[in-house]
Amino acid sequence: MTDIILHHYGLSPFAEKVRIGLGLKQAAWKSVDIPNVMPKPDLMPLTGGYRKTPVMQIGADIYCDTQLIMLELERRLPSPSFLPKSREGETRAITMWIDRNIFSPAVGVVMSQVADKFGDAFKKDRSEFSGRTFDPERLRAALPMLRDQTYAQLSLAEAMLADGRKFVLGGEPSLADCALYNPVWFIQQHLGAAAAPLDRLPGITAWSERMKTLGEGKRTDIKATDALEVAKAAKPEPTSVDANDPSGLKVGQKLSVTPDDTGKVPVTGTLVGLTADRISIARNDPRVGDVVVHFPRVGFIVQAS
Ligand SMILES: N[C@@H](CCC(=O)N[C@@H](CS)C(=O)NCC(=O)O)C(=O)O
Repeated sequence: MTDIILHHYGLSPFAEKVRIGLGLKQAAWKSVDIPNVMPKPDLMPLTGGYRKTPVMQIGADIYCDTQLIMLELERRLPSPSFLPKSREGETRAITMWIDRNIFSPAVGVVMSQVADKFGDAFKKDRSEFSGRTFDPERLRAALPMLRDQTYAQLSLAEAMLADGRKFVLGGEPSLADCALYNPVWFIQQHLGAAAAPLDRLPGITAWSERMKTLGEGKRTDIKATDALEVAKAAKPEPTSVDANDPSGLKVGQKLSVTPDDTGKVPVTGTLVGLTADRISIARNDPRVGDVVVHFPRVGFIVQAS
């Protein structure tokens, strides 16, 4: 298989969801360190504008958003699996609940306590990214509410672990554990292993120790420019468009695909792949030649361009 290349930075919690998944699968992968703010000049030729972290590249195929990155990892590295047989829907639904409901207040708990450390470039970038002014004072005032919300959401995971199971869905770690590790790890990295609200969640704190032992697989650092060369030398994998898709989208149509929440930068291209889980568009950039950029369907707005 062509190498897995993850474009990410160390303190990105969504990247940690993928890194721990690579650990679970004991995968070998290449790592490209990217900036944590725009501009990201060596990432844009690959994604066509998608700016979030992380992005996975395999040859000339570019996977955006951890929802899809994790599905693609499971498809390419099926063993050990992180989608338990006949429980795929429920595993992915729990993952979606975690990504969309716990991440934001948990990041708020951290940011409200470290906001002063960030310079103007970061504040400006995150204001543009979220569509809301990054204001340390407002964040500090919101800390009690953010901590309450994080506690209330994490309590549901604590309840799942309360019967003594080792992982969220049972005896083995799954995609849901990788997702839950993202906000828990982020709080621990910045504020300490049992920082509030983890101090009231002993099941999750003990579970996080088990998760840590999964590691991150076998990582090799490469330069961003090497990753661009890899894309240029490769051909995208074949894809197909489901003619029965309810959207009625047709192969060859010109489209834009845009995240519905943050970092709402449209990526434009030609439709080459469509399933219930993913939409794939072909584009060309002088630095990488022909690439296909893949997005999940959930959380992405598709418009004819
Ligand atoms: N839904 C996205 C969320 C990704 C996300 O929000 N990542 C954060 C970092 S953890 C980000 O992109 N921050 C701005 C940046 O890195 O430029 C996913 O699952 O990949």
